[in-house]
Amino acid sequence: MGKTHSKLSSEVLTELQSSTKFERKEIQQWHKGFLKDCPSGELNRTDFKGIYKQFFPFGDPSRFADYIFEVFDRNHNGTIDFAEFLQALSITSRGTSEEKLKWAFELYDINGDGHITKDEMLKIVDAIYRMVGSMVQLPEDEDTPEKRVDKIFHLMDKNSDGRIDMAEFKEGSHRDPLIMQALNLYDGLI
Ligand SMILES: [Ca+2]
Ligand SMILES: [Ca+2]
Ligand SMILES: [Ca+2]
Repeated sequence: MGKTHSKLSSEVLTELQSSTKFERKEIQQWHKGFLKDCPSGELNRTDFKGIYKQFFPFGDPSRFADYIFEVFDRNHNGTIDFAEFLQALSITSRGTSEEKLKWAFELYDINGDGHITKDEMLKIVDAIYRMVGSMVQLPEDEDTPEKRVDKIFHLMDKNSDGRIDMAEFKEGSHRDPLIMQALNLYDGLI
């Protein structure tokens, strides 16, 4: 994108239009807003955590923001540029349920090997619990991250090999509205 970030070129607009579910006008509006919050055109980890902190002033969202950052930062260069931001926004707000599930799977599958281990899920669930803090009243059988993860694995890990693959995740999430709730959590955020 070069040094000038103030306006999107026609080529970039066309490219973003084809890679997201947004119209040109919407892309331009988002771009304006993005530059307002982030004049350099690249969102770093600290900025990103700051945004989450605004939404969750009573909890500690920094760990969760860290994991979300990894999914946004597709090329893993340590910053989120506008294209990466828009792509994530497109999936979380207008994606099909299939696309949203894939996105959530990537979040949970921290090392990206195609399987969610108990340890990986525990890290994400723990980060969510820290973030929402006391804002949410949880039922007794999932009032700790460990209990919640055990419950999810009991439901989703059909072949009991201690990890959840994409097919198990997809199937399980249709039956567990709580997993979809976790997805809706990101919907509300961005
Ligand atoms: Ca990046
Ligand atoms: Ca993994
Ligand atoms: Ca399994």
